[in-house]
Amino acid sequence: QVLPADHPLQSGRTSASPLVTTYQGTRGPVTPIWMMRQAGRSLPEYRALRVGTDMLDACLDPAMASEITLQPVRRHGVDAGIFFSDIVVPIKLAGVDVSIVAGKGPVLPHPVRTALDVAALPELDEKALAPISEAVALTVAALGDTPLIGFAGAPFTLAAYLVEGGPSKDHIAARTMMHSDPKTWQALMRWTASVTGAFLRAQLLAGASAAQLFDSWAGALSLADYTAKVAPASALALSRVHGLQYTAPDAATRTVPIVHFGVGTGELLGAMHDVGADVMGVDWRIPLDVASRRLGGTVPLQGNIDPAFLAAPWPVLEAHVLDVLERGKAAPSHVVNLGHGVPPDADPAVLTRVVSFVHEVAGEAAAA
Ligand code: 1CP
Repeated sequence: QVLPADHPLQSGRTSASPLVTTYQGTRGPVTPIWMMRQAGRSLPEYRALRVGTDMLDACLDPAMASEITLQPVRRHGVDAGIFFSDIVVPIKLAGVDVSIVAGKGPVLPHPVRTALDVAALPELDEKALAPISEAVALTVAALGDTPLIGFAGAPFTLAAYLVEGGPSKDHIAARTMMHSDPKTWQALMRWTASVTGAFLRAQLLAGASAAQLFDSWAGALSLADYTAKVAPASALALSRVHGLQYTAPDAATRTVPIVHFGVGTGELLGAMHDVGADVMGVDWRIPLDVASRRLGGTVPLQGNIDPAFLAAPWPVLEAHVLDVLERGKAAPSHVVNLGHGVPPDADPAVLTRVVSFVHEVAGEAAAA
């Protein structure tokens, strides 16, 4: 399917941007940078706007979601916005009882544990995604030439919340269902793939220029379990967006770039790439040159400043950022990011300084 004519990739507004071209494997004069969780509690303007509004209500208020998405782009000069929402939003829009508890995360009062629970999961009526499409359209209009990244949770990470009923350390209830009741597990994976795929597709059709699939908790899985019991569902979710095409400035037909990210997933990099990702997001645990080798040196990478360095003295942080940039040269191309989200107590001034530093270093290297 071809993206609409006024889509930022199709109209040419973002198709030659540093983010999009770097995701497609080309190194340009600018090394792009954005940060996971760049919107949110680290920003005083976010905390001020959110006073009195529940997290999921904020996600479903198009004007508010759009404004929150734009805040870090204005403040830090990052090379992309990431749509302000949450991975559980499509579950909520399907009609499942879920809330986001401040300081904790998604909580489901009725965890999904049995075949009957799974059979009772409501289908997502795609009309329910209207507030998402509207928020994306507003955001993209305000972003101009800066691309918006759409995102969704991968089926396993969503299932980890659905089965556990909330955040957990080892996701043991979800992993137990996978082995003790494989049929129910498969049905749950199909349901999550369907709702999350629809959520991602809506964002791309409404104007997002790239997509990131978050399988944040897949690092809890063995490679064998990931490959057999999870990867097919992630591939199914991505199949909803794979065919979205546009005509690039060089007249080539291209597809929307897809990034796949997980935490502690160094052993799964190849398998996660194989579900249909163009770019692999890497956490802080493995250096980018090692990650690139594991992927055969052919896959663009995103990452992986250790968030723990953000509170270190600047010379320590600067040396770490330079190391990340250096190791990133092992990959065909590199978008700088953190190895996981911005910590809520991060100093926004430090984040801005990291963004300018990455832009400057790359600019100097290009001039040399
Ligand atoms: O700036 C951005 O990155 C955009 C906003 C964004 C994204 C991409 C939010 C807002 N959530 C997410 C994705 C998300 N949500 C993921 C994948 C990314 C990751 O690994 O961090 C996950 C695992 C969630 C689930 C979730 N939602 C958690 C984690 C809980 C756990 O298990 O440890 C939390 C704390 C939330 C709430 C949430 N989502 C977003 C914000 C700003 C907040 C905090 C809201 C609040 O405290 O009121």
